[in-house]
Amino acid sequence: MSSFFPEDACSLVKKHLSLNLHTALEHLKTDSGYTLAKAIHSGIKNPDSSIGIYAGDAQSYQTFSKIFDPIISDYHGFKKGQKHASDITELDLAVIDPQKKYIKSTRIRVARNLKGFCFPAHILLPHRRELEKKIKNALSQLKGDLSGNYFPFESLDEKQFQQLKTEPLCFEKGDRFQDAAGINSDFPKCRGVFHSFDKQFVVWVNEEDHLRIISLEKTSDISSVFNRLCRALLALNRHLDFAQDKRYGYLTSCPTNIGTGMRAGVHIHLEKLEQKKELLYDIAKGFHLQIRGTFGEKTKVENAVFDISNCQRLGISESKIVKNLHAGLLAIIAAEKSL
Ligand code: CIR
Repeated sequence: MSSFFPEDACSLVKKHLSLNLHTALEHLKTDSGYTLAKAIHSGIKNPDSSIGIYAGDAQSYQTFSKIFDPIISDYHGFKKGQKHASDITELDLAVIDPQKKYIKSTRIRVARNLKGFCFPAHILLPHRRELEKKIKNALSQLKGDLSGNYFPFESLDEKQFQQLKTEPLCFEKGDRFQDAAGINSDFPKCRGVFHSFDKQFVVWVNEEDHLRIISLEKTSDISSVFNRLCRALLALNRHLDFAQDKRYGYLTSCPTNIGTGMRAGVHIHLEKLEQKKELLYDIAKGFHLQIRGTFGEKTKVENAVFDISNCQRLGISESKIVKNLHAGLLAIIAAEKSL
């Protein structure tokens, strides 16, 4: 697709969208009017995209399956005939590092979108408003340790905004990839953050997906973090119907997040392994874990604090992701201790 994508682009959409396929898909539209041109706009505008395509609604995955399917199979290693299955059964895993010598914090998030609404790249302001109202109502019914307050960005003053940012409970306007996809439209309208009173449960509203549901603790108690998330998902599901596909599980704006929509990870201090990065990367790979910089993707590792999280999101259950992370962290800490 060299005529559409910049020559230096090496995204998966460029790799899989042949001229013939483009011709076959360019006149199609989902019921809400999402087109191939809109879906690949981010990949065209940003030559350094790794994926380069966003879904504008749940139907995008069917209407444009001829381009989404090969990208999903390439990125997730998802085989023909394979089916995704969810499992959010609570776990009872031993606390890995009770002295907090290595693990500073644990965070698990899932992405969710609501059935019947366009995804953030394609939603119109009145629908985004309706969605915010619906989500706010569901959040207001959470009980016990999950209960808290919703902070709409439109009504926050600079001081309140800065306070949320320092925690870090907040999100900002999306990056240039999301911007080109249309995800930032009307920002900061209808966006906001909910957090529980103890700040261990957070929900981002109308970011890259309708909901980013997050459980976090400044401990290594992965079960506690996961179980809080499981309870929250069950409670929210009583009021909200999430967009799902029989084969692909939960559907998200970016095809990298479909399936569980889950990223489960820790911030971990590894002074010795920082000097032996190949060993760290080897162990992580064996447990399907990825290593990022201290403050996430495309950031540097500062003071030997690594961000380690799952690579797999599709074709694996939520509880299996958490068990893999637990086993991988035990192995990484054992290696750190042995050096
Ligand atoms: C890209 O193609 O590089 C961007 N659209 C981001 C892909 C990773 N997905 C994500 O952060 N949700």
